[in-house]
Amino acid sequence: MASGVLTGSLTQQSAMNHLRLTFALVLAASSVATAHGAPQTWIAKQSVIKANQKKRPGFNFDESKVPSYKLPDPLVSATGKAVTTVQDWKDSQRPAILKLFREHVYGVRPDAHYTVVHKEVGRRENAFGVGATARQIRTTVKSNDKSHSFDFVIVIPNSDAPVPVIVHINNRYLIPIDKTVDEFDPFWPVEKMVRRGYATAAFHTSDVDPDEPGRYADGIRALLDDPGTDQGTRWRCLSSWAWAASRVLDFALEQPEIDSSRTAVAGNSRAGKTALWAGAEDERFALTYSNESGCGGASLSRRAYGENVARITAVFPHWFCERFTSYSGREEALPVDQHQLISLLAPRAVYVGSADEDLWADPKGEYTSLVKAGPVFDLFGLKRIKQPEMPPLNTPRQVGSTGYHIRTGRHNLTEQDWGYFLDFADSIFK
Ligand code: GTR
Repeated sequence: MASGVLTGSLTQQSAMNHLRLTFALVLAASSVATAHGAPQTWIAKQSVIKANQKKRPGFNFDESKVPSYKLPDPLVSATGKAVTTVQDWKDSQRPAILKLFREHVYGVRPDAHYTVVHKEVGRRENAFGVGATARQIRTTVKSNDKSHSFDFVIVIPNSDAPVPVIVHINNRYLIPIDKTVDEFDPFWPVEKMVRRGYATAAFHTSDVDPDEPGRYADGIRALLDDPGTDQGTRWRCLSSWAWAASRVLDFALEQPEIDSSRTAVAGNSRAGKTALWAGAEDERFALTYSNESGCGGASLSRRAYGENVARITAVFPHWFCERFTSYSGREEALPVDQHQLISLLAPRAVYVGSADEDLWADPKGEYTSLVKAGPVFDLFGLKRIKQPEMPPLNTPRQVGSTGYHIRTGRHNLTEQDWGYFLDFADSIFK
């Protein structure tokens, strides 16, 4: 403000005016900062920080103790060359980053020969009073005379025109067809999606590959793995679940009612990590939604805030490739960080959700990762979130191909999260 200039030529009257003006400006500024008492950017509450510190001693929840770090630039090649064209990105940089994630984080998918058969095992017509059709499908994967099956439920609204589809990777349970139609579940609010014109399909991760370290023999990996390949880089659960999301998508795309250009993959927490990897591996997904995916998902590993590589690989040794464990306590040595995973989704759309009590998943790391993926969206000439400050609570931010929200409450996937996501999906698909 030019107050110094004003003060030099003040009469008494104008001094009063100046005082009034200054007072009004101060008031205006403070009302911008605290409109309705709400801050303009989210920061973790002290009480929540304390509660997290108490629950998980030995982990960092203090922003001032985040190590200083340097993120790999998604637009600089391994040899230090700047990537300046979409062609360069598609031909060399994207494949190179994808390879690093395969070999250091999620593992390499086996090159097995297999066949897939989808069989309808349940059907309900006229669901939700909008003429939606729900079907339970059994997917059987065969390889070398052995097979593994998992079920999913798909619900398609009645419509004159092809509809978009959301594949939900459900890390909690399979909701069988009757329950899907007759009971509301906020974790997968089918009726809400169907009424908004979306088809949706969901499977349970453990049906594909059991979510337990000792159950390798019972899952899809045992069926498809080649024992001759490198143990250190072999795929594990997260990658196998992402692979299954693609098999569900295969089926969805065979249905004439589904619009193949409007497809999304979504998941919460471990399934949010999986959704990001599914979107990276399978470019048929036009939109990826990762909710509270945290460490090994949307949040930056180098921040080591909340859950870190040492902890996640010790407690869930069956999720990431074995090599990822070697970065325990030395995140800065990783050849990639998670913003580059998000950058692999460009030029498609991506949505990230956080919760304010879920510091374990590092909301700030999730948001920053989305912003730092941005230069790749810029390369494609796309609009995207650039602001370094997070939005306030319960105030979704949507800019072009990227969207983000942080809502009040605990680690969970709620109807509120889905509502925000569907608003973003509408902006992308409609
Ligand atoms: C947490 C875990 C996270 C997250 C989550 C979940 O306890 O530390 O990485 O994946 O569980 O999947 O529910």
